[in-house]
Amino acid sequence: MAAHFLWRLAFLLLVSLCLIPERALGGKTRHYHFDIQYQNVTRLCHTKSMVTVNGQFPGPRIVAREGDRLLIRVVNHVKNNISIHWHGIRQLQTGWADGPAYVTQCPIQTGQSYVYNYTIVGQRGTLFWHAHISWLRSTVYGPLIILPKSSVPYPFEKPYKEVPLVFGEWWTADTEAVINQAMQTGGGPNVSDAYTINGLPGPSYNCSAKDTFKLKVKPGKTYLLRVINAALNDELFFSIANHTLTVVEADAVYVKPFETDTILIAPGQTTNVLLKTKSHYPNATFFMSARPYATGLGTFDNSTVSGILEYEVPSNSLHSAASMKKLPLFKPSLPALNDTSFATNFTNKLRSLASAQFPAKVPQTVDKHFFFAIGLGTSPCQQNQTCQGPNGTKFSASVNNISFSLPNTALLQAHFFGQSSGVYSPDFPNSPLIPFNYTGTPPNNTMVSNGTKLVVLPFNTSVELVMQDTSILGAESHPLHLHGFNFFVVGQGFGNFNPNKDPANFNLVDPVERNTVNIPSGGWVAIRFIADNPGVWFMHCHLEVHTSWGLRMAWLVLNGKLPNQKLFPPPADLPQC
Ligand SMILES: *[C@@H]1O[C@H](CO)[C@@H](O)[C@H](O)[C@H]1NC(C)=O
Ligand SMILES: *[C@@H]1O[C@H](CO)[C@@H](O)[C@H](O)[C@H]1NC(C)=O
Ligand SMILES: *[C@@H]1O[C@H](CO)[C@@H](O)[C@H](O)[C@H]1NC(C)=O
Ligand SMILES: *[C@@H]1O[C@H](CO)[C@@H](O)[C@H](O)[C@H]1NC(C)=O
Ligand SMILES: *[C@@H]1O[C@H](CO)[C@@H](O)[C@H](O)[C@H]1NC(C)=O
Ligand SMILES: *[C@@H]1O[C@H](CO)[C@@H](O)[C@H](O)[C@H]1NC(C)=O
Ligand SMILES: *[C@@H]1O[C@H](CO)[C@@H](O)[C@H](O)[C@H]1NC(C)=O
Ligand SMILES: *[C@@H]1O[C@H](CO)[C@@H](O)[C@H](O)[C@H]1NC(C)=O
Ligand SMILES: *[C@@H]1O[C@H](CO)[C@@H](O)[C@H](O)[C@H]1NC(C)=O
Ligand SMILES: *[C@@H]1O[C@H](CO)[C@@H](O)[C@H](O)[C@H]1NC(C)=O
Ligand SMILES: *[C@@H]1O[C@H](CO)[C@@H](O)[C@H](O)[C@H]1NC(C)=O
Ligand SMILES: *[C@@H]1O[C@H](CO)[C@@H](O)[C@H](O)[C@H]1NC(C)=O
Ligand SMILES: [Cu+2]
Repeated sequence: MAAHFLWRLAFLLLVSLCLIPERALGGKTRHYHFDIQYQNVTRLCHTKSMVTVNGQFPGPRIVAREGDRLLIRVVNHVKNNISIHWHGIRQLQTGWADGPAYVTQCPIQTGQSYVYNYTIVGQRGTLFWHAHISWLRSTVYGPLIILPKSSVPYPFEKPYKEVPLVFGEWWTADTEAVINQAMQTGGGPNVSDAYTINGLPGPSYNCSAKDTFKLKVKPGKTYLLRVINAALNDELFFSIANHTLTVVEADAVYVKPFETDTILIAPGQTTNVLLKTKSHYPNATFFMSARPYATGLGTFDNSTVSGILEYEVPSNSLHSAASMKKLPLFKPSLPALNDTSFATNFTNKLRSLASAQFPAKVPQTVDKHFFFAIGLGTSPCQQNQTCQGPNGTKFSASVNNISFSLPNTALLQAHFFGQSSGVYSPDFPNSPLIPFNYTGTPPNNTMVSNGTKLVVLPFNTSVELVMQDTSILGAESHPLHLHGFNFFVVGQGFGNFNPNKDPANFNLVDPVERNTVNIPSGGWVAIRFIADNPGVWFMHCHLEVHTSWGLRMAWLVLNGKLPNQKLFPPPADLPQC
């Protein structure tokens, strides 16, 4: 009791200290209430009861300004355990509010609640929030929009309107059953039945035409589309027929604007694009469509989702309601499902704005180098079971051959209270223990090991991490997401990373800064970041099936010396396991 009281006292002291600069910045406190509840939702002529926030699908939009504090009370009314992740939010000193279950918190159990309490520091742009436990994020997600401070304009033309476009992935079946079955049998999970735009599959699916997202626009205006890929397992190409898009931001960081007909967006990534509408009423409608970019050997949902871009009829024109119905419809041409050449060209165009106001603070020196081999592998089948993975094994995935096991308690709690023994070990390997030709002939032994190992980093360590795809079960592009940080993508290439030659070509001037990056299929990517945020930070593939198979690990960043370099104590309502 006394210890508890002291904690609260220490907490209140800290709180009053950190409220002062925040007031000076003029940040507001914004309150949201998330009831996790069941809702019956009908798509493709089939109704399913699914887990939602406030009965909404997609979930409610959070809108805040840079510098604001968010207080989001999450109340769990369903049978499943739940936790919510604020994807891309730095969570400086507030790791307790990050959300991945068993990493920064125990899940919120049935009938329990938890207030996510954090301040948005030095960030503005499009992010999203989603459930971070099992596959519940298939229905529990929504936009998280951070506007610049009120007096600060965008570094591009002020848009006439802003529209979130959230891609999702729809299963007619219950997604918890889908992943549970896959984990039991060891085979690949059933693929989705449709993709969605703002929850709607649109006219290319059976029994779905009435569930079509329509974007009504005026001629001669600029729209800001806040594009979010909340799909579970698929990178997507996206294009609007007869319109060019100007990319201005990636993962809530401004980029040097460039024009393109098509964007590529991986799960976990967000992209802001400007859409300039035609100067005159075009007397036509246009599909805005998305379909996958897929590199793996497994089956995937190769369908196309479409919404409709519709011009409002000018009031003073001859266009009648009757002629509106007969308007010609144009469809975009999207790259081939395996167009790695397009993917490479597109990602190479992404550069930080790197202006005086929005500098690219790329670490110029490195304290610690890491090399992670990342990809799929196998794990053994239980005795007397026949598994449906390769050669009767179970599909598995790993980083440096370790398939990460989640503990039964939260890593951050175990660290903070000095109870790591039996929960995790601080010995994650800096590079593969047995090097091999990562993109060559696969090794005979495809079995991975498992464990709960962390990399421990002193505060302010400058980190360079090279992530190398492996071709053990076929080369495949993996969108890796790091919690708690943005990083700079200083280099990428195909084949095996060459530590003697490749660093010479690194871009340390204006590399894109983001929170989720694709490891190119059969290639590597190099990132840099400063470990200036104390806490335990999850890093994982944002293809949910790969995360389920163990393609995940965590970094433990230690406290610094100064008060503002230390993790805050846990909030009193932090869920218990
Ligand atoms: C949120 O955290 C701040 C400071 O860390 C504290 O002042 C405030 O009381 C907290 N609010 C809630 C509802 O927990
Ligand atoms: C969903 O539909 C079922 C069957 O009709 C019904 O029993 C249940 O109450 C509905 N749930 C909600 C949240 O409306
Ligand atoms: C749309 O693009 C197609 C193919 O490039 C072209 O044939 C058509 O005329 C365009 N339509 C409009 C309304 O711009
Ligand atoms: C999608 O996959 C199905 C089943 O594998 C196949 O029959 C179909 O041709 C594919 N469609 C496209 C557009 O690749
Ligand atoms: C618009 O297009 C429709 C269908 O193609 C056509 O019937 C109509 O005359 C056109 N209207 C104008 C004003 O061009
Ligand atoms: C892409 O798929 C097409 C068939 O759809 C195939 O002919 C081609 O070889 C594939 N390209 C690559 C790079 O795998
Ligand atoms: C990618 O860029 C290269 C070099 O500029 C070009 O030759 C190639 O056609 C481009 N590929 C695609 C799919 O745009
Ligand atoms: C596996 O099967 C063998 C013979 O078919 C049987 O003797 C043994 O008890 C089984 N083991 C388990 C764990 O079920
Ligand atoms: C499965 O077995 C075959 C034949 O022994 C072998 O060629 C293949 O590499 C194996 N695949 C995996 C994933 O182990
Ligand atoms: C790795 O394998 C690739 C593809 O088989 C081959 O081209 C390359 O020479 C190999 N690299 C080394 C270092 O053996
Ligand atoms: C892998 O298996 C092949 C064929 O069974 C064998 O020739 C080779 O020596 C094995 N390689 C290793 C490293 O064990
Ligand atoms: C983890 O590895 C151990 C051996 O170190 C093995 O007994 C166990 O089955 C593995 N667990 C999983 C889930 O693969
Ligand atoms: Cu992956």
